[in-house]
Amino acid sequence: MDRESELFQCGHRACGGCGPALAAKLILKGTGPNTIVVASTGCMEVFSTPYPETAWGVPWIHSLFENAAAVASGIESSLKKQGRDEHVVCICGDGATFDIGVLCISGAFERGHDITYICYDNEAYMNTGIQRSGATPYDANTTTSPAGKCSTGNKRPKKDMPAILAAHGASYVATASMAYPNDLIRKVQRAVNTPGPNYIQVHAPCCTGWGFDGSQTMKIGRLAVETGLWVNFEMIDGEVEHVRKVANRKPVEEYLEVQKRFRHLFRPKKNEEEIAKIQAIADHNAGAFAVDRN
Ligand SMILES: Cc1ncc(C[n+]2csc(CCOP(=O)(O)OP(=O)(O)O)c2C)c(N)n1
Ligand code: SF4
Repeated sequence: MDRESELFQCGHRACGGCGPALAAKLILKGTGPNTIVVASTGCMEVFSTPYPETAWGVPWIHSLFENAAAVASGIESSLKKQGRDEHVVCICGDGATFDIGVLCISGAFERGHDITYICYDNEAYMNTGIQRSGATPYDANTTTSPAGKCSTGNKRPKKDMPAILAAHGASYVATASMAYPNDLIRKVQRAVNTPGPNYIQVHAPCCTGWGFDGSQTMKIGRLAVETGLWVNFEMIDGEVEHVRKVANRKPVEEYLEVQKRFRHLFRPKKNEEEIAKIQAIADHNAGAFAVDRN
């Protein structure tokens, strides 16, 4: 595809090296042009649609922070009534998905609307200044889980949204990363061509909120997978399949030490105890999803 025919155009206002911006480009390669995008308020909406400009080459509709899945439900019902076949795709941040929008998502999935819901997971509320969400990883420093004398950052584990939506009976649930573009595109193609409500959660590093240079986005995305802190998998009718295997998993330190949100684990002195807890999360993931390639 040449630059002109990209469905998500360059020239938007994201930070250089923004993981969600790359995710948007890849997602639309997977959906194709016969698509209506429903967005919630968040970074992606703000950087891609400053009136009167838009980066979206497909029909795109704003919804409130909390109700993208309800708006998508209405669009899907109307299209069905009209005998039309556009893919209806929500693209929303983790705050919108894990926290404030979960009620509407649950309703849409329970009613069985033919929609694909994609969460770009940058692991905090970035648009409003890096507040923690239910997707923020353990020990990450955010403005509402500040690391300091009394705390080592976010104390809650990441909410398991794929399992929650699989439990709603979704036929297709997947995790992906913008650092593995072909895998992401293939999963989006599969989701939009699977009837009923489907969910994809895309790991999308945020250089500004996580504190790394924008040239390192792909590297950080890959390190998350290579350490086992992020697992790419598919769930078909609730059963985990097609896990991306990792040969010689890297220690989590390699992922943590290159991000300012974890800097407090290394300075003024290394916090071995907390790093060991994060290593245990990666080891648990590796065991639960059989990640290690022997
Ligand atoms: C009901 C409501 N509460 C709060 C806000 C303010 N708000 C706008 S975007 C946002 C954060 C979005 O976070 P997320 O969904 O993770 O997307 P990101 O900005 O990280 O891309 C918040 C809190 C709002 N628009 N509406
Ligand atoms: S703050 Fe993060 S998510 Fe928002 S535009 Fe910048 S890099 Fe992208």
